[in-house]
Amino acid sequence: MFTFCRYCLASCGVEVTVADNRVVKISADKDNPHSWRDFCAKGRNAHQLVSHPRRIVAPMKRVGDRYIEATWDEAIADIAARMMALIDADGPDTIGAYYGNPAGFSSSNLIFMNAWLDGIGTANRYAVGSVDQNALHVVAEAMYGSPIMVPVSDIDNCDYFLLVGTNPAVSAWNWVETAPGGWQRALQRQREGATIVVVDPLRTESADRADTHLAVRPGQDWALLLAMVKVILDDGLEHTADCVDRATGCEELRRLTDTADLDDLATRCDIPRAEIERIAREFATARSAMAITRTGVSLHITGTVGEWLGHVLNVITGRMDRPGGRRFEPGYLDALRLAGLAKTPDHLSRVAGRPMVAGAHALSELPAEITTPGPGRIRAMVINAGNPVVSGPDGAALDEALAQLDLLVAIDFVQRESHRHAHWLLPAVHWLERDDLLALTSNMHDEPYVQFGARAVAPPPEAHEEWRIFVDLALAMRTPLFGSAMVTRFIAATRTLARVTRRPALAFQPKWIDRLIIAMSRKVNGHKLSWRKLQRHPHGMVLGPREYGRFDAALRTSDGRIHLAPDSLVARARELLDTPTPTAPPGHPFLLGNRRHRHSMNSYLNDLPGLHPGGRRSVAVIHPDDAAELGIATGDRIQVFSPAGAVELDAEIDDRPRRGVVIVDHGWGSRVFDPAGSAPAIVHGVNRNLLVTGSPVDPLSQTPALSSTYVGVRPVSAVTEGEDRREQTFTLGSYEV
Ligand SMILES: Nc1nc2c(c(=O)[nH]1)N[C@H]1C(S)=C(S)[C@@H](COP(=O)(O)OP(=O)(O)OC[C@H]3O[C@@H](n4cnc5c(=O)[nH]c(N)nc54)[C@H](O)[C@@H]3O)O[C@H]1N2
Ligand SMILES: Nc1nc2c(c(=O)[nH]1)N[C@H]1C(S)=C(S)[C@@H](COP(=O)(O)OP(=O)(O)OC[C@H]3O[C@@H](n4cnc5c(=O)[nH]c(N)nc54)[C@H](O)[C@@H]3O)O[C@H]1N2
Ligand code: SF4
Ligand SMILES: [Mo]
Repeated sequence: MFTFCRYCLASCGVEVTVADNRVVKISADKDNPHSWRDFCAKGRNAHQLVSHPRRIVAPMKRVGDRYIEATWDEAIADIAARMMALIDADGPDTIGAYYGNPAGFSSSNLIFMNAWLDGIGTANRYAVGSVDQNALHVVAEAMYGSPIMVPVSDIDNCDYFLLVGTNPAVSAWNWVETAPGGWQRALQRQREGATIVVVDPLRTESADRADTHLAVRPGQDWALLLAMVKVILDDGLEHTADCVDRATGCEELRRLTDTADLDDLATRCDIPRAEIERIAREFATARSAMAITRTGVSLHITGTVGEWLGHVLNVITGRMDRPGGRRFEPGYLDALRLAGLAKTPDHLSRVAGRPMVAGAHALSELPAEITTPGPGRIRAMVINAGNPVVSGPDGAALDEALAQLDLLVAIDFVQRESHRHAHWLLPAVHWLERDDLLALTSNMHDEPYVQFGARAVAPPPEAHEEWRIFVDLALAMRTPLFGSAMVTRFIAATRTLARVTRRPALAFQPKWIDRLIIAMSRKVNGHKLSWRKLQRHPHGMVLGPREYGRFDAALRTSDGRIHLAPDSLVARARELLDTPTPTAPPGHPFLLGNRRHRHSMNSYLNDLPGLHPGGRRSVAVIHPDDAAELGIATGDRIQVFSPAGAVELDAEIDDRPRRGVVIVDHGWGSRVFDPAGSAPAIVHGVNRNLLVTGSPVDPLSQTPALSSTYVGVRPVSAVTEGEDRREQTFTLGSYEV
């Protein structure tokens, strides 16, 4: 059977061979017209998570230090009763929820989680965005009027690629867009004469293939990009018509660049001024070009300004909505309009007093929201498809806070680090076991495309999709789903009808929504979709050629124009210009860099047997000159420490990182427990985010300095016994916001 992989947005088409409801083999679906070209070992081994020896296959309830299997009736009744008692005593905000990255790859999970949370009326919502793509949402809202107006890459027509803070050779061309085989296609363009510039403090696999690699100082992309904008405006290389007719704010932008000094900016990002001038002029004068900014830009407290200036570069050089630049893909569903209907609540967080970004509060605020007494304190929490102790800052503080909850419910396949203190472990359904129509991402594909993600095998009998868990809880708690008691009553009525008539198909299923979406979908290039057509095309359908000229009509700003210089971004840029470049605090001379592996998916595939043949561990990569000063050699056991924590791991001496940057891989060090038995936890590598403090954060995206935390490094032999790492506190000085 044919479906597509839902681990990452590359969305590779896969062929799944099944026998007796077991996956025998997963290979690339070469007949998928859009999306098989990034197919990797994570997809090939996806069934290993399905048959994980520690998979939770029934609800598990904590009893003392152990877990025992329970029925769903018991689980739902107990969770609902405890939550209702908490809400009665302290109000709706006593219930909190966090969702992680995989929740977005299900067509029903987040809709029903939010419907349930809306019904409860809690504002205590936390999401992966503050440690991932919030900067993009903030910028898209400010410039284009919608947080999900995301321009896609027109790779096959591009002559000049400026890739900032991304390593597509490893991560696939992959951040809130689906451009399958994007990196291979960029390399093909390079063979045809295109130029690739990679900006990264690390000489990555992508940088190895680039025409130019700029080893920027971490967290200082904003200075590099502002300098490029300045060169372009000063030299009069801007696309006049686009700056004047399609956009507002060019004059404000010019006033900002007038106050900036090129030599100062060059010093900040540590890239020679002449090199910046060369790249800026090449970018502006290339026949076609695109700037891409990704997690290497966003995971810093300067990230939103960096992200913004990447978009500014595209707009002022006329790259928006033109061949080889960044397009707007209308898709078959008007997701922007739908998203516009669901307004982010106007809520300030209780402890830090910050607004929500893209519908959620920042992960860094979660520990204090759980531990600080007073009305609105979180006492019960659901962790839905996430591992925030590993993926977010200061995991130790979050772990301690989670331990204090009256109720922690985890919905996942196995019990990982963040689920350590769970009172209930609820078994989830894997994408190989689930149907999905990812209609809300239809305008993130780099060509008009639709595919129904059919399930390959049936889930274990007691595993439930998340939507069903949230609906069951809503029914038990009498929660008005989507804020409407009618909806809850309707769903209850369909279930009664199904039971009475013994026709399970009469009970509400999210597929009804999918069918409605297809029925209401808009024509793409003259194609009108139908459910039957969709089912008859298991490899997916490309719905005609890429269109240009759809960007301006899609804009949701009040005046229908692109806002080049939103006040909040200009103000933050001025603040950064007025702040001296941060310098290392005493004893912590290194910046903690970041890396992903082709065979890891954030924190959750590292323990699977088919992956990581070369070794299942994380290392600290140190530049030879730094290592020589420290007296450290490859294979030495070292400690990397910060005021937040310390980790021990092996050193690897390599000249890939720039001097002063120590790379520790993201996503390792998450334990997989054995809730059904008493076997020791499985763990590989260390959690580098234990070194990252939850503050300061970027005031706009609320993202902490995940990739620019100051750390110290020493041989383990130099660590004094009994030393208290928490004594090494310092203020972050000019980094404080
Ligand atoms: N230092 C540093 N930190 C980072 C990053 C970085 O580059 N460096 N990257 C950031 C980014 S980009 C991201 S996206 C985040 C990821 O942050 P998270 O999403 O919080 O963490 P993941 O490691 O993706 O964990 C996902 C969990 O969901 C489970 N899961 C998978 N599929 C399903 C499903 O269908 N249903 C349910 N219920 N569970 C499922 C997995 O078993 C796993 O336990 O980490 C961020 N943190
Ligand atoms: N194999 C694999 N693929 C994945 C994932 C995975 O975990 N594994 N995760 C998926 C997810 S959730 C996401 S969000 C995407 C992310 O996709 P990308 O954003 O491309 O992620 P990375 O590969 O981590 O590349 C980020 C790069 O930024 C660099 N960097 C760090 N700090 C800075 C800085 O200050 N400036 C600049 N210019 N660069 C910097 C890092 O060295 C790194 O090479 O990948 C997706 N694809
Ligand atoms: S994990 Fe691998 S196979 Fe799956 S979508 Fe991403 S790149 Fe494709
Ligand atoms: Mo991500």
